[in-house]
Amino acid sequence: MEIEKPKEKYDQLISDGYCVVEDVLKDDMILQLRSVTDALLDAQTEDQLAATRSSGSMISVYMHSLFSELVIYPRALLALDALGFLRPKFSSGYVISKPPKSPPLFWHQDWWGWNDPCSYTALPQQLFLMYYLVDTTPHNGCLRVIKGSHLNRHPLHDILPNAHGAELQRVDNIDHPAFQHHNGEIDISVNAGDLVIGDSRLLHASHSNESDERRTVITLWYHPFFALLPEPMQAHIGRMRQKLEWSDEDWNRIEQLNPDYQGDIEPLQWNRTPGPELK
Ligand SMILES: O=C(O)CCC(=O)C(=O)O
Repeated sequence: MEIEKPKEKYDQLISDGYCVVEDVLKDDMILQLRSVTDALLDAQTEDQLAATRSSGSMISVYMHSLFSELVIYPRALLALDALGFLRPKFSSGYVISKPPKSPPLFWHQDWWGWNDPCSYTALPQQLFLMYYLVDTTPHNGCLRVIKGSHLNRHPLHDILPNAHGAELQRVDNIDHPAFQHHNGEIDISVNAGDLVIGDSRLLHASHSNESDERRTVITLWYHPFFALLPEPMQAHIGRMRQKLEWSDEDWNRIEQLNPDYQGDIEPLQWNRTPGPELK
């Protein structure tokens, strides 16, 4: 597979906080992922659905072996390689699915390492790789992002409470600013199987799903420069894996992407809120 304009994509990812690599998943993988995610989603209870009305269902990728194959999907690793991420590591991921006629996902960013000074530099500590399993548009809940917000403060940074607050998840108040439109937001509509790569610090959200079909995305978290991260950050990442349903064979499959930390430094404290250093 030839990645088109890898250097331009790299520049966009570093400066804007995201880029899109088209046509990464082959049809047979999309079909398998749809079938596995549909079965997991059909098993969700009403209570589970109500607790995550905004994001839609959130199911760990450690709940099914197929996702370990997605973690090392050769065309995705080729894309990372073409962007210059030669030794990426993997830490976790979720199946996130918006049911038909469901509300928007609130604005948030996902970075937890704001206590470390490197979080205020251009170094991408953690990337999301998002695979949408259906074509997306604003009508069925496509992704929205605020370009450059991984490196620059935006008014939303000061408005958002606890980034994944239970009230926002339940959509207690749809008039909250976290559900509104904001300066600089752009829609990212993709085709099923395209790969959206983004910096975990980027402010992002999604539109409501007004369609009659489920809109599922699989988000996987990678660390493109794991070996260059400060040791306390490596130590935290090294502890993120969960056993759940993956077998030893699944773990062996992703061994090359295992974020192994052998030192004895204390893990960095988890902090989802950027400090005043973010200007
Ligand atoms: O549901 C979406 O479109 C975005 C999911 C998301 O925000 C995330 O995985 O962090």
